[in-house]
Amino acid sequence: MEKNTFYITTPIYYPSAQLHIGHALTTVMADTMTRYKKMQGFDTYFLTGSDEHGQKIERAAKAAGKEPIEYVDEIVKGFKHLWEKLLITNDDFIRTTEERHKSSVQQIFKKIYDQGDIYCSEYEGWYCTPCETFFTERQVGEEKVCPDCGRPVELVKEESYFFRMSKYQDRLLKHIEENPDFIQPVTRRNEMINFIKSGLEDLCISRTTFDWGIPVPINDKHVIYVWFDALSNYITALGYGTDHDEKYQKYWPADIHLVGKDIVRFHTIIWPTILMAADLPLPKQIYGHGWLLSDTGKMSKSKGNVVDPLVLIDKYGLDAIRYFLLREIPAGSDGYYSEDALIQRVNTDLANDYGNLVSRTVAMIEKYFSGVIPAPEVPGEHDEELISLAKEVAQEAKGYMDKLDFANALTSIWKLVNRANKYIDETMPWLLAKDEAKKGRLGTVLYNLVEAIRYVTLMIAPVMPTIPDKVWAQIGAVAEENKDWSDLVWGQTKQGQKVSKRDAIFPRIDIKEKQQGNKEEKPKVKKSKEEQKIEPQKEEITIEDFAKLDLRVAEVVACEKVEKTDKLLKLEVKLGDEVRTIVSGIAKHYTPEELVGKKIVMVANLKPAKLRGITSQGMILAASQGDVLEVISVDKDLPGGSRIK
Ligand code: ME8
Repeated sequence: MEKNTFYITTPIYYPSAQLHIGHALTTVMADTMTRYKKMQGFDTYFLTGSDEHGQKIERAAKAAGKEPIEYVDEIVKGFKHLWEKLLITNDDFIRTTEERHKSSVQQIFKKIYDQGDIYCSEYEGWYCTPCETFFTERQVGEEKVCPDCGRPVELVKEESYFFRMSKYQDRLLKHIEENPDFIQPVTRRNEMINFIKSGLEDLCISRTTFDWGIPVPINDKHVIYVWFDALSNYITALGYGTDHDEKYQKYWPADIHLVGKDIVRFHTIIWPTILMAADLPLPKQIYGHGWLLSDTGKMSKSKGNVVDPLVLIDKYGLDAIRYFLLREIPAGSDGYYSEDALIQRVNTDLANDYGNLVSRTVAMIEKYFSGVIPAPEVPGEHDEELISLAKEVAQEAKGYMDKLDFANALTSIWKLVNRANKYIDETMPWLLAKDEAKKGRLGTVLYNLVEAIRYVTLMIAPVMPTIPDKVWAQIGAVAEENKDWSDLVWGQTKQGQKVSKRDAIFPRIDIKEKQQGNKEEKPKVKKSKEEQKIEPQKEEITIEDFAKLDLRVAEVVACEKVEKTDKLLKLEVKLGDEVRTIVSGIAKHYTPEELVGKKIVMVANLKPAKLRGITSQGMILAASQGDVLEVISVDKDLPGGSRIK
């Protein structure tokens, strides 16, 4: 019988400094995969933790004037806090300084020693402390620098225990060749095959020149090499080597060790050969994802080009950060981070495409059907295209998710978001609403939109964990009934379900304002001059002056009162494919319902301004005299975005 368990791990990160968004990428990937598998009924186990021993940590603690344990305790608190903020659902957090880990590592060492694959000899060679890696003369070259990170290496000459790694070269190669999924993606697999073919040497697995580590069980002058110690976490955390090894029995071998490409070699060569020597099963897959780059190269602590995920979460919310990381970094390749790119993703994909699809649909159901989802009784043009795409996307996205290809899974899901938005343009519900005879068709269109929203929302749940509940509340769906990909059968939304409009799920971000550190701009609205008589003409302007104004037809797709004010309305208007937010002081003259569906006139190139915390991206035109005010609108069927000259 196929095992229904799923065990995934992240690297255990070094607590030499706080984590950056590169680390968050790995952990968010693992969390998304866990949530996805859980949604399919798997019994999942998700492990992360901290790699606390070694010379690098010992030196960092010394530089900070602290004892190593005091130093790492503080930093590890920060790791755990970050994972909570990102809603990471790890089942355990292993620290290599915990007793449960240390005793188990000593057992693994002893087992391999007793079996004859560990011996004592003298090591003479080069060591890179930041990478905690030994290198040969040839590898460090004339400059004596680390071939991985480029920093200077140190000459080490000491008595050491060695692991007979070379003995397992052929067996490892055979395993990799016979199990094409063992190393993924395939480019990493090829790199590792070549590396192994160039010859494996025995591995030095103890150090004597510092003591921040786990003592070698047979000789306490030595501490165990930090990678031997660290890699073992994947089984020590499950209770391997203790009387309580139920988790080990249940979940090992791991389904996926998810790591960055920098440490694929340790996971696909050192770790499997240790397991072979200890006569234990090998993990099913090691997946090496690409790096997050900034404009100065790989984001890393040592380069000082890191971005603090906590700052981003506070500014943009955890769902947006998770979405960005998974959407922007192509599977297996490197990807770029910039704050502009992040804001762009939020505004385009999340606020405009998805958020507006939800708010427009809900607003129309409120307006035309008093908030009650109608029955889909009158099929029509474009329905089939939308429905068959929804089904196709559900399959396609699942295929990508299974391969940890989140960027393509999200791209696929957004095909449906965009198709649904296009369906609104094609079916034009606001015109159907004008003709009582077309009410049945209007109901069907809105029903189909709710279904498309339900499909998308269920599929993005593993990526953006707080969004589904917000959307279910708006479309009146039951969260419990929308938890499994295989529930995605078209037509599950019940007729009569009540919608309820709430705040925008993803408000648009004002790029300039965010980058100036969130400085509040003063609202730039003129006071209404209700008491005034006909105003005198303003000074003459030229045609060029007039041409600076970008006036457009804008279709109001959603509208609501701004909380705690009696003057302001917040409108969502459509200009071609773009949807903008406008705050306007017309609440005394119009109800939101009166405006939705209207085609109004707006100044599109007015500098955005913030009103009551909402960024207004344009101004609508209205004529007024005394207490009377009328919003200027067009009657003909001109699409939103049409220019007014
Ligand atoms: O290597 N882009 O810990 P570490 C993408 N303790 N991922 C990145 C990244 C970037 N710019 N920077 C870091 C260690 N990462 C060892 C692991 S496991 C038994 C021991 C992620 O703190 C990526 O997953 O240096 C990378 O492999 C890991 O952080 C390295 O974390």
